[in-house]
Amino acid sequence: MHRTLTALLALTIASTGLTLATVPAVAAGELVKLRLNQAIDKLPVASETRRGYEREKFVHWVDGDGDCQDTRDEVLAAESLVKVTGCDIQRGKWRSYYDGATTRSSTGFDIDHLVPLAEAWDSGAKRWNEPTRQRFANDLNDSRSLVAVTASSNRSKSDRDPSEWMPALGKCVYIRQWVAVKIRWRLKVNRPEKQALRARAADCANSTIQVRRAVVVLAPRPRAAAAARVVVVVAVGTQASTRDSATAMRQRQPATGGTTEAETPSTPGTPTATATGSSASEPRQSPDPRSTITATRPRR
Ligand SMILES: [Ca+2]
Ligand SMILES: [Ca+2]
Repeated sequence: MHRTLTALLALTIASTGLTLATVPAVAAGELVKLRLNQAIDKLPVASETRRGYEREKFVHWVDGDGDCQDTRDEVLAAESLVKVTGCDIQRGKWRSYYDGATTRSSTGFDIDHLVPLAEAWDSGAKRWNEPTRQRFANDLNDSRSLVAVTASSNRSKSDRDPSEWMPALGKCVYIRQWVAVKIRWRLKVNRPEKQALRARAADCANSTIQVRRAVVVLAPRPRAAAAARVVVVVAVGTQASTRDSATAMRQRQPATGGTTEAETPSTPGTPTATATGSSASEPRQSPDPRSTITATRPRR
């Protein structure tokens, strides 16, 4: 439904000369409450591609509130088991729930993006505008988005999802946090990821996840808008001059000579491609789970 509305919106925008940048992609702030298994079932499935990813596209460790602590220091301060002070947090007490290690020096700890930047890119962030990517990379509004863990466990994890990597400890916490962050940022999952989440969740309590959705704004898509304009032109029967519209016109008009074979969409007798693979066989995500979540994270 959301995609259908988005497509209709794109057509409208194309015909009126506006750009998608002027239109918020989704409403913000819905509070989502779902039991773990239901939340996993509702995660939309899509194949993933890393094309175009650069870590620099996610500006991170900013000092969003100008209090001298950047995002890393903010998380260290929030998760320290003892009181800490200063701008550059070096001393405190932290426990890495991935492996149980504790430390009083922050130098051996990383702040992990629970859903890694690259995995987020693969699963939806590639369509976001830059401010949205920055807010994701510095998300202090949900304690599940960023966690202080040992650098060794963070680097072992790298950019992998739960089908590829799980922490040694805290597996159920990790699964719940992963699902919450995916919902919060309206990210999708690929098929192996959903299967892994279901399998892991079978060993966990099916308790309620509550999370508030973040504001997600998509980047303008000029090529999509241009394609939509072509569709509009064809629909009203205007002389088409682009390649796409010419192709559409060929399907409506008899060939007047010259080569036509290349224009034939399929060879007679050739079986029509059978829908296979993830997108065809995956269950459609109906009333999508983009319904709610605000995770007010009680920081420790
Ligand atoms: Ca700050
Ligand atoms: Ca994935």
